Parts: sequence; structure tokens; C-alpha cells
Amino acid sequence: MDFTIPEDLRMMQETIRRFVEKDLEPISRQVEEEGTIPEGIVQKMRELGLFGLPIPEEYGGLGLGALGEILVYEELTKTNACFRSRIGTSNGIGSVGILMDGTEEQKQKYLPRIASGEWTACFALSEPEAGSDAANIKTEAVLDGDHWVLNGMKHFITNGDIAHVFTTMAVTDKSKGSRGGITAFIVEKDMPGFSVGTIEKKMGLRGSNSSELIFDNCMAPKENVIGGDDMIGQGFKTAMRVLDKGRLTMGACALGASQKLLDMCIEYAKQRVQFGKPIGQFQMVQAMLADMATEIYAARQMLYNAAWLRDQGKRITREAAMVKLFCTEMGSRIADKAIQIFGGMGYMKELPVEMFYRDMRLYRIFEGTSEIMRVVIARNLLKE
Ligand code: COS
Repeated sequence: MDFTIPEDLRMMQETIRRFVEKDLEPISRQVEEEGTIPEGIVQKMRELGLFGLPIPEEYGGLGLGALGEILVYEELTKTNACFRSRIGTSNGIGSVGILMDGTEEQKQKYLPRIASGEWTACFALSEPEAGSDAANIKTEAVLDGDHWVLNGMKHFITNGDIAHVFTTMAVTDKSKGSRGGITAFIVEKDMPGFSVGTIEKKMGLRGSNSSELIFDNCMAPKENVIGGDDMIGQGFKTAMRVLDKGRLTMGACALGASQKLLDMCIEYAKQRVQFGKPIGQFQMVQAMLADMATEIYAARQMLYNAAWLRDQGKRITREAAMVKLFCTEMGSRIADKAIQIFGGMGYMKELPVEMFYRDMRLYRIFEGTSEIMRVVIARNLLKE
């Protein structure tokens, strides 16, 4: 067994680390307050190739495997989570469906523009009555001549307000549900009948918007079924496979943020003096640091292993769910301990600890709740 990170990925990790320290961290607070990422930073992200991490080089991306990609996310989430979120949907749930199941024409048309960052892609599955119960979507698509006509609405769509391309799930045969009744479409923002609804107000992740999407007799050309006519009715499986990968990403995000919090806590425990000595010399604080470090160590091993399995071409439905469950639950435990170690200062907006605490909370929910992860793991075990 060789646990060494390959040299090319280690160099890339270094590049992202420097980008975070030099360009992102200094404006993290500003972005948190203003709620938007300056265009100059988005441009730098484009120049670094951050919008096309898994997209093959032939379509203009970096062609990274799962391990390379999660190493990038781990570094990017050591600062304000919105920076990762800005590129997350384009690299992940917004484009993976096209990458895995799209026709060659669809790949040629969309992937280069997504990889360059010219277009942002996102994923339109969730609806008011279809969160965890993803198969219960109500958005419908009916074929009318050369076009599919979509009607319905989506909500909680990350980057929905700025995206150009939407991987959109809609019902094409009500009688078949998740087995043959849902189709994945590529919708573009300028297609007639498409519009962005309300931008939702959230607890955290400032600088990254989520919004409603409205499909009001939205006309998508016939050729925009992901994978072409043979894939009509197969959209639920596409969505689930997209989410398998997305769940590794969520693990990486929780891990990066957890590592950052631990580093901050170690620093603080050495400096903060109470009862005449640094608080790091008190065993109760030491126990918290030790538990945080131990969990992070375990999380990193399982995440890297699952990514490696995916890079070997293995199906990782169960492992990805385990990674998401463990890493994101751990993230909340770590954020909670970090506030405790920082005490009153941890609760103040002056430091970013409370921001990490709020942003971390979301990882246990989006791209599948912890409860759904347990359902996926248990079903997978019992099926064997
Ligand atoms: N990969 C490939 N196929 C999959 C799959 C996966 N990971 N998961 C399910 N499928 C297939 C099943 O094999 C089944 O097809 P067959 O009968 O032909 O084998 C079909 O899809 C239906 O699967 P299932 O019966 O498990 O569907 P359910 O409606 O019971 O839903 C859960 C399963 C709960 C796991 C699913 O709805 C889910 O993941 N919900 C959470 C959604 C989510 O993450 N939302 C977040 C918002 S999107 S950012």
C-alpha cells in the first residue's frame, strides 16, 4: 500500500493553498459582509482552471480524478465556504451528468464553456415536495414536436441565479416514477419560459446564493435530453450517480473546514492565557484538541480511500454515503468544540469561527441529509 499523494497533485495542492492564503483569505470577511465574490477573484479562479477540475483536457478541463479534485476542495474550504461553492456546481452536480451520460455533441457544446468558467452549471432536482424524497418531483416535461415543454419549479438551487446551464430533472412518465419516469435535461437560462425566482435567505454560506427556478412552458430542444433519446426515463439514475460523486465533495469540504478550525484552535490554545497559563495546558482543552485531531485523521483516510476507489473505476455509492455521513457529522462536532475553545470570542463576528460553525451546518443537509446517507448505507448492506 502506498499512501503518498502523487507529486503532481501535491504541487497542485500547494498552488491552491497559496491562492487561498494570498487571494481568498484576505477578502473572506468582506465577502461575508457584502454577500458577493468580486469578479476579479472569479477571474483568477478561471485562470487557475478551477471551473473544470474533472472535465477531461480534450474539453478544456484539468482532467483530475476524484482524489485530485477533493484535494482542491479540502484546501479551498479552509477559508470562506462560498469560494468553493462558486466552482462547486460547475465541477460537480451541474456538469457530471453531462460528463457521464451526455452525448458527444452535448459534451462538445457545454463542457468547454463550463471548464473555462464562461458558463456556470448547476443542478436542478430539489422541489418543495421533493427534498430527501427526490423521486417525488412534480416538474413535468411533455414532448411537443421538436421540443420538450417543461412546467414546474425548483428551489434551493445553489448558483441558480448566476448559472447558464441547468441539469434539470423532470417527470416524463408519471406511472413509472424513479424507474423509467424521470428524465434529465440540459436547460439554458435563455430558453423561453425559464426564469429565476426568489433568491433564498439563508443561515450561512453568504456569498453563494441559492434560488428558485421557474419553468413556465419552458421550451428545451429535443436534443437536450442528457444522453439522447435512449436516456429518456433514466434521469433518476443519472441524478443518483451524480450525487454519489457529490457526496465525496461534501466530505472534502467538511474536512477542509475542520482542519482549519483545528489549526486555529491549536494556535489560540497556545496564546490564550487564563488562570496564569495558556489554556492549551489544561487537560480539558487538550482532550478536545486530541479528539478533533483523531476524528480528522480518520475522516481524511476514508475520504482519500473512497476517492481512490472511484479512480479505480469502482462504484462507490456506499463509500460515498459513509464519507459524507462521517465527515459532515464530524465537521459539526469540530465546529462546536472550536466555539467552546474560543469561548466568548468564538461567538463574536470578529473572528471567523462562528462563520465556519454556521456554514458547516449545511454540509449535513445538502446533497443528501445524514439520515438519507444512513438509508443508502443500510440498503446497500442489506442488498448484498
Ligand atoms: N446509482 C445508480 N442507480 C441508483 C442509485 C445510485 N447511487 N441509487 C438508486 N439507483 C437506482 C436504483 O437501483 C433503482 O433502480 P432499479 O430498480 O432499476 O435498480 C432506482 O434508482 C430507484 O432507486 P430507489 O428505489 O433506491 O429510489 P428511492 O425513491 O427509494 O430513493 C434515495 C432513494 C432516498 C436514496 C434517494 O431519493 C436520495 O438519494 N434522496 C436524497 C436526494 C438528495 O440528495 N437531495 C439533495 C438535493 S440535490 S443537491
